[in-house]
Amino acid sequence: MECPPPMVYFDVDRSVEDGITKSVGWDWTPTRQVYTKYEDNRTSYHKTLWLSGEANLTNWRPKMSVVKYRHSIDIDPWLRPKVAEGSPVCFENGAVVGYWEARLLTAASVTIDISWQVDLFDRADFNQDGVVDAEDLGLFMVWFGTDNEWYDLDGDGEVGGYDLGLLFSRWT
Ligand SMILES: [Ca+2]
Ligand SMILES: [Ca+2]
Repeated sequence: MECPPPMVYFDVDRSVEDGITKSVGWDWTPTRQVYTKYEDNRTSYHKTLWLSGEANLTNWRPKMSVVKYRHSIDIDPWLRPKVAEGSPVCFENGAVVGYWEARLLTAASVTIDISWQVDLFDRADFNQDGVVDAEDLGLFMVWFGTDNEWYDLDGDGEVGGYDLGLLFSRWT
């Protein structure tokens, strides 16, 4: 799934306590108002990254309009999330991105649950079964010489020898 494009700058206040990051964000413009409050484990994750909280969206346009909210969390460049069908998140440029929107009447407001959770896997664990082994090598060889991004570990646009070296460096 393609991630929706970045949005306007958003003020967020963050604090970290016992490995849990607490965020409060707000954005007031003449056309909309967004207020968010959530917690996540971005500083302490191991195999699972989660976020729990809610967003309040208000439409200040003089007609029915869609109000959008997006956030992103950068993760270890060696990891990649497993994104389930129907999940509100996607993965782009090393970041887990969450995206929501609501169609609202003028001055209408809604509070939505923005919680999600994803399991994280080594990028060389192509079949995402928890280990980097011969099965992943087999998959890799199928795509050798192509431009399949999933197997292009160094991101140079081609599945090649450097990627094979990286795959072995991540062998479980
Ligand atoms: Ca594997
Ligand atoms: Ca490559």
